[in-house]
Amino acid sequence: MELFRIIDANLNRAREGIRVVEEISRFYLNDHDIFIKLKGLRHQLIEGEKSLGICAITSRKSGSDVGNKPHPMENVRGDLREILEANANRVEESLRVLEEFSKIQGYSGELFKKARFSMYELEQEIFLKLPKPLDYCLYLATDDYYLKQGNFYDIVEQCLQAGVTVLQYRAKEKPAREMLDEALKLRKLTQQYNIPLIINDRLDLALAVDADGVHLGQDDLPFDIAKKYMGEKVIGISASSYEEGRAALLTGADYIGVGPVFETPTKKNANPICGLESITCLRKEFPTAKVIAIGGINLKNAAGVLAAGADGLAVISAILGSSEPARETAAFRKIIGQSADQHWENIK
Ligand code: 3NM
Repeated sequence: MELFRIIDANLNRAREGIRVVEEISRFYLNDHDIFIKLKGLRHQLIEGEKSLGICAITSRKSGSDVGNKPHPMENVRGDLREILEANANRVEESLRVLEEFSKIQGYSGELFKKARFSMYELEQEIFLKLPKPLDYCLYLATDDYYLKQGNFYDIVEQCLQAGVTVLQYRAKEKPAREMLDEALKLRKLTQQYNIPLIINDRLDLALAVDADGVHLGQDDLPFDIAKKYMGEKVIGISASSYEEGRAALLTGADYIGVGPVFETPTKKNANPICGLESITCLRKEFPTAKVIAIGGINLKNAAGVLAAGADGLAVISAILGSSEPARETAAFRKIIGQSADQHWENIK
């Protein structure tokens, strides 16, 4: 009877996992072929159960299962790729269990083995079709002052090589034509290094240079209008408080830039300092939202900003104003790496 309980639990686990993956292929990817293959896999499970000649459900005792407490990480899913990975793993593991234990029942387990290999392939096929999530950990923004420097593009290139993960073109005081030229140069560079380019404030410019996203301030065009033109591309919104951050996330922003968290030497008309508390509150309320801190971030305070709950550091002067921007970039990445290690230690 305990054998049937194992089989029942794993048939359920596999079925549920396939169904989750099926929904991604059906409603997100609109991929009929993959959807049909997954549906077929679910039907194979029914065949597998029949081959065992048992009715597994009669041995179910879910209430007294000693392992029915979910792992804390089950409540955290950052994006579709994570949902896919978690559920495909669940299916593959269950199929392996079914294969092994059905041997005791005198059945070869061949059907479950074949299903497991089909799942490996489908997982990869779907994974490659899902958009790659952006890594916001080190978000470098530009500024008019630094754009004027003769070797500006060389410096940016060195920073991209050294570990910047997102570049934002931000210029305030110049004609659109000049901005277009500058943004196009950065588009070329970011494409070369496969780094996403986000355009600050200007939806028209973001579209004109085929940027990966646009970043909107509270007084810029509203999210809904930007969404109409940007489609699946990234839309970030500035927030200077917990309330603005919350509203932006609920509107659908892909990420929020919260700041200034500290005094900033760069932005002349910056809002009052909002500190790290708003970031911690937003992190608590939206565990998977992308919350990026901005304003006065440097190597000394970076670890504290990350510990407060930020996913990424948006930086201007600490990198572009440094005498060695690439070294500064690498030093930021080192701190980010250490903070990530600490975060996983804390979860364990
Ligand atoms: N936005 P630095 S603070 C562009 O609070 C910008 O929304 C801010 O530059 C905001 O890293 C800021 O040199 C300037 O302080 C960030």
